Amino acid sequence: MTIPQERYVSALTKDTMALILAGGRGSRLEELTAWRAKPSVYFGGKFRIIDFPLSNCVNSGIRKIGVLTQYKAHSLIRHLINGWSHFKREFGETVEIMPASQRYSENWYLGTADAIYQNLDIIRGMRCKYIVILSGDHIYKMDYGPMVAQHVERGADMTVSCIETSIEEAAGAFGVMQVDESNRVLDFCEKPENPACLPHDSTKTLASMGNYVFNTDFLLDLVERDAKASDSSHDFGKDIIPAIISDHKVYAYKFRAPNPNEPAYWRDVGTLDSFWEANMEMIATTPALNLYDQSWPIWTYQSQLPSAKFVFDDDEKCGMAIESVVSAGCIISGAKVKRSLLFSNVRVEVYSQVNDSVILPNVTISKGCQIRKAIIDRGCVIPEGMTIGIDHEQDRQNGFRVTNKGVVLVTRTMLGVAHGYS
Ligand code: ADQ
Ligand code: ADP
Repeated sequence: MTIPQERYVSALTKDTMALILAGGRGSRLEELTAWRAKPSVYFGGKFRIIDFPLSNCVNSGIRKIGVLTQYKAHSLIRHLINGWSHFKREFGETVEIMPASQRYSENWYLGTADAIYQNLDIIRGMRCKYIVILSGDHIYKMDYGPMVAQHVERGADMTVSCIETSIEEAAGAFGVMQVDESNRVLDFCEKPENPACLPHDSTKTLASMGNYVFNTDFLLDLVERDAKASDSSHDFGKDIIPAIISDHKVYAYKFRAPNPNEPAYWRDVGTLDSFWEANMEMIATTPALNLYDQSWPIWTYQSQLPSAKFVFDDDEKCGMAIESVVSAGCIISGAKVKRSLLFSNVRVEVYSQVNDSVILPNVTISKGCQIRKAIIDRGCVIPEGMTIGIDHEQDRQNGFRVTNKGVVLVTRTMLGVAHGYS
C-alpha cells in the first residue's frame, strides 16, 4: 500500500516500538545512584532523566514503549507507575515495564543486547516493523520520526544516532564512528582511548548517542545469534555494531533538536560534576535546553502541591530567591537562596543561605545553615547551623563526598537518617 506523503512519518512511528534501556547504575554518580538506577535520577527541578526519552517517544508519535530495568529499579518503577501508566491499550498505546527476570536463561541481563534477547517474545508480540532502542540515561529533546524515516529511505539494517563531540569528552566514554559522505558507517569503536577525529575538524569526533533503529526481524535474529555466542559480552556497542558494519547497511543519523531554532542539546550527566553543571545551566536566562517550549513538552509525574512561597519570618527577615529555579511546594522563610535549583517541597528556614546548589525534593534546610556548591539528595534534613561546601575538610569529616571540582554531595545515609519514602 502506498502511504500518502503527508502521513509518511506518522505511519512509520505508528509501526515502531521503543525499547528504553534503563537498567544501568551510572556508578560515577556515586551515592546519588546508591539506591536508584541512573534513569531515575532527578533533573531540572521536577523531572527524572527517564522522562526525556519517554517524552521524546510520545512527542514523536511512538506510543508502544518498553522500559527494560535491572539495577535498583524500585524508584524507577514507582515513577513509571505514578507518571506513565495512563496509556490506553485500546488506542494501541502502552508502556510496558520489562524487568530482568531470568525469562530465557538463569542470568540477569548480561548486557544491552541480552536485555533485548530476554524479551524476544514480548517484542515479537507487539508486531511492529521497526524497533527504536534508546538509552534511558540522557537529557535531550529529539524527534525520533526523521531518524526512522531516514532508516527506511536508505534501506538500512541499522541506524545509529550520533553527535559531534570533543575528542576529550568522547575518549573512553562513548562509542565513536567514521562515516562516508552518505553517512554510512565504515568503522565503529566502543569507547576508544584515542578516538578518530572528523575529517574537517581534528578536535572533534562522531559519538554514538546509544540510540538505534532496527528492522524488527533483523534485530531479533541478531540478538538470538548473539545470545549463543560464547565470546560475546552481549552489548550493542562492544559486540553487535562492530560485527555487522562490513556486511550490513549501518547508517549514522545526525542528531538535531526538534525545533530548528534550538541548539542540539544532549547531555550524559554521568558524573556528579556534570550532573551539578547541567542542573545549574537550567537557571540561566536562556538555557540551551528549553523546558518551556510547549511544542515539545517534557512530561513527568508530579504530586499535587501548592505554589512556592517566600515569607518573612517572625523577625521580619525576608525570604528570597535570586537567579534560581524554585518548584512547587517550596517555602523559603526568612532565608536567602541564590543561583540554585530547588525541586519540589523544599523548606529553607530562617537565617539560612543557599548558593550555587541543587536541592532535590523533600529536603529541609533548618535554621542558620550555610550551603554552597552542593547537591542535597531527596529527603535530607540538614540540621540547624550546619555548613556545607564552605570548608571541604569539615565536609569530609561529616562523611560527605567532595568531588574534584568541589561539588559536595549529601545523602540521607551520610546524615544517618533512616531511609524510606518521604
Ligand atoms: P554506555 O552508556 O556506557 O554506552 P551501557 O552502560 O551499556 O553503555 O548503557 C547503555 C544503556 O543501557 C543505559 O541507558 C543503561 O542504563 C542501560 N543498561 C546498561 N546495562 C543494562 C542492562 N544490563 N539491562 C538493561 N539496561 C541496561 C552506550 C553505548 C556507546 C554510546 C553511549 C552514549 O554503548 O556506544 O556512545 O551509550 O552514552
Ligand atoms: P527516589 O528518591 O528515587 O524516589 P528513594 O530515595 O525513595 O528513591 O529510594 C528508592 C528505593 O531505595 C526505595 O525502595 C527505598 O526504600 C530504598 N532505599 C533508599 N535508601 C536506602 C538505604 N539507605 N537503605 C536501604 N534502602 C534504601
